[in-house]
Amino acid sequence: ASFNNPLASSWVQVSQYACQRRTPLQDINGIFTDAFEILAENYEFLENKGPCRGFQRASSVLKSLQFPIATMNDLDGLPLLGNEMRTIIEEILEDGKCSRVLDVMNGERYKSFKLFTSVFGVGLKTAEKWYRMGFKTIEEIKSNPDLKLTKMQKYGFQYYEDIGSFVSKSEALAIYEHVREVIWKLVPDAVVTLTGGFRRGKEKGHDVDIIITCPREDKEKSILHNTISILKNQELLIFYDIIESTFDNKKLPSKCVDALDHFQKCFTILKLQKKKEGTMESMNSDSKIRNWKAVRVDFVIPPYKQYAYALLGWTGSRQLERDLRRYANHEKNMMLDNHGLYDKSKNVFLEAYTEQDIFKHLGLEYLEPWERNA
Ligand code: TTP
Ligand code: MN
Ligand code: MN
Ligand code: MN
Repeated sequence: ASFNNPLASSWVQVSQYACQRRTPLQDINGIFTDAFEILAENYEFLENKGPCRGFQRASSVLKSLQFPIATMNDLDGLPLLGNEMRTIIEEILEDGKCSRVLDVMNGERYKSFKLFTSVFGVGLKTAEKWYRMGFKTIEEIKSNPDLKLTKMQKYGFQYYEDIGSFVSKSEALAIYEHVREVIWKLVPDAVVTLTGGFRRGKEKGHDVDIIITCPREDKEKSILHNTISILKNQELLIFYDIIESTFDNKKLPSKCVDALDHFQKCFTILKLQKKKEGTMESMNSDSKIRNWKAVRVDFVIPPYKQYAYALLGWTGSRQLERDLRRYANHEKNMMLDNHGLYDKSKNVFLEAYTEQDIFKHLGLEYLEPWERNA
């Protein structure tokens, strides 16, 4: 057994499920996990789900390790690392890089899909179409008058630089605190929580995720529309797309681990006011003439009885969410989604008012939000 790997000499097993591992933000095996994630992303672009999930799970296992992989022996006892993964790790250990990963990164399809899907509102379908049409750059698409863009994509191109530059934690907090003040003036006992990557402790993110509810039943229902109209009056709203709730309490939780939820939600682009000249973080030269930065903000409004499930679902990471659902399905005969947990053996929905309640129902040790960076 290796000197480096404290697991190799002990009986302690690393679980194949991310929800049975503590995964801090700090990834000391980034050189390997970055490689796996590029390969996973390439398979996602090829819509080849099997190998995509395989590389995502392998990456997630390495992210939970508290020691750097230094020799092949360090992999002893680790799950989900097949020969394909081991070959890549070995090559990176020897050369510091992997030719298969470099080939993928230099591939035209990967480069185009990576670029196009970085635009707000552009998914795999649209990326595929533009790739087939032979587009190579953002400028070519932006300046082509024949392309029919959705409203979302139009704003995505218009604010491409702002939205593509990361949101810092202080920027996320500024937006969160402003929104919370607006909501508390409408509904003083509203619960407003910053969720997504920032709740997991990330220092920067792609967007700001805010979850809103109220302990008084049905009082949450008017919050979104009223908040949006106030933000509009404050001239802070660049774009918004409200999705009304489609929740049906007669339906069981979704079987699909990637299913979207049915909460009322809103995808927006907000103006973040610049405080003082030159103090704004992550600003590019084009937007320095403005005194604001365009930031992507998501709102989700669950009823209070589903708040804990919604919070767990929107805190992520996506890999942790997939593994929680897979674990519930395969190990507990339960069905989990962002709305609730159904016990198929007892034919009951399990109530939860905190995330701790949900981990208990699943028989799992509690993971703090910052331990969910799987
Ligand atoms: P994201 O905001 O996409 O991801 P993130 O906050 O982890 O990282 P970043 O924004 O910095 O890239 O999603 C946050 C969580 O919300 C994620 O676990 C998936 C979940 N989610 C849903 O459950 N339902 C939805 O409809 C959407 C859009 C997201
Ligand atoms: Mn986010
Ligand atoms: Mn994101
Ligand atoms: Mn989001």
